[in-house]
Amino acid sequence: MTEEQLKSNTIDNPELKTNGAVGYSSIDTFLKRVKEKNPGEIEFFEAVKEVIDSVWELLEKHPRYLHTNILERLTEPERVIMFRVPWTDDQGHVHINRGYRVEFNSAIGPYKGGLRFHPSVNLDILKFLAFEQTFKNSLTTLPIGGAKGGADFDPKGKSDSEVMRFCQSFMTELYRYIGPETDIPAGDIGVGRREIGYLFGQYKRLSNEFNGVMTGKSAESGGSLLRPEATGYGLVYFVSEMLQAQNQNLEGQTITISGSGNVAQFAAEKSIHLGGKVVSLSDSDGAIYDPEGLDEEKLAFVKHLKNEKRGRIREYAQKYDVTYLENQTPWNISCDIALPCATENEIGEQDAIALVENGCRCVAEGANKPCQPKAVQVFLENGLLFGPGKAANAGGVAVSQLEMAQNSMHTQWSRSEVDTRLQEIMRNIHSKCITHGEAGGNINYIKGANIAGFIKVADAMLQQGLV
Ligand code: NDP
Ligand code: 2IT
Repeated sequence: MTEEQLKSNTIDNPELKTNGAVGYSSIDTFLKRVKEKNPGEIEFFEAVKEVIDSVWELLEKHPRYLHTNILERLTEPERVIMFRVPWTDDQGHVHINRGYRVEFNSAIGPYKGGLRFHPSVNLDILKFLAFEQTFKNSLTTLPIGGAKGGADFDPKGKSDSEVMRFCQSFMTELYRYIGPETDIPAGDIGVGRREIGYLFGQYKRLSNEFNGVMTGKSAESGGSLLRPEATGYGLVYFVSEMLQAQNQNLEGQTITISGSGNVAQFAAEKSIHLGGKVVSLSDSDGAIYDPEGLDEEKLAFVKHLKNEKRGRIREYAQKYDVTYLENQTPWNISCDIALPCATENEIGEQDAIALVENGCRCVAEGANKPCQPKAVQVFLENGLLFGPGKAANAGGVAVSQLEMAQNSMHTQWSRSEVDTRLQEIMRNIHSKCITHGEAGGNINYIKGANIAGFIKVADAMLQQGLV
């Protein structure tokens, strides 16, 4: 690059002061523009709004971000890939699903984020998740950009061979866009060990390479030890940090958890290890309430039920003779700590009020944005400790990056080595939230997480010029 070209790429070049940037003299004008550009994308808009609300004050203090129109650049995905996924069921019938990969931001590293297989998957949901992932990945301090993908395919009720054919067809299109230094998918809702195995197998066959293109692989196929546990364990490590900052700990605390998949299972496991009493789990049909609390044996039953038998959580209530709350969530159960670990928007304003009235003092998001904005407002107004997903559930993607590192070095670390690193990462994320979120003796973890995540990505974007 010539001296002149370099100069034209710097933040001081007045030509980079676009009309748009000058126009964003308030949050409202900017958000109006986001809404107009992304019609009907409610989840994406809410995710953008939360980040912009948190960082606006910082932008006003550092006009270089505004003058270079960093907000508009940050809210536009670098690339969106959308493709047809044809497959046949066991009866030979042809089905067509829609596949996606949203490669949102690569300023601080290759695109990284999970794949979700669920009938509710659409572009809005994936843009919201990929946008969130960009800041979450930044917070981990590791060099990974943000992405998300998936399909509106429902693995529920499908045979293993149907799931395999779907995964093979999905990867036959996706493989040309990903790579161990380009874009590294992993699991999310509906994509677990089985699906990752089939996806990785097809990638390997097409590319003729065994590499770290996917994370969440089983240990035999090159996966990191502790990756299955990482999101749930990391969540509980984060909660322990939040409690420790208030001179409290998990011992003897009553904990409600929603979901019964990957994140919920290991959040429950670590909570039990640290002396907490986990009294609920759920799935999309209902919740169980076990006032005695789960123990190792009951948790082993849940893991077998969900991961091998692929059954429903109501079977737990039948086996252990406890209450089954059909078509309900666990948010009316009295607790000290609530860990939503199922899906977005699962805690509304009324649920939040019920939690507060029943004595809950801490909510931390294992899922991505399970708490609606009005619910979050209720928590903050009532002085609850609130850990937002992009900080609290970052342990999963962090250990994914440790898997990438191990794959590129052709090695495998021990479980305790990975666990030590995970604990340190969660501690660091917590301190960053405090550094940027402390206000008048209270800690606003949302603000802290958003500002810390934003600064690294925005600065890297400025350094790399207008690309
Ligand atoms: P799983 O597919 O393993 O489990 C999902 C659980 O949530 C199941 O119990 C499922 O019930 C329930 N669920 C899903 N959709 C709904 C819905 N619409 N209404 C009610 N319940 C629902 O997924 P994960 O545990 O991996 O993911 C859970 C959450 O954690 C998601 O928000 C995901 O984005 C987030 N996350 C996951 C990470 C990971 O490493 N896996 C990392 C960080 C965040 P059912 O079986 O009935 O569908
Ligand atoms: O939401 C998330 O952080 C994940 N689903 C994990 C992503 C990853 O790349 O491990």
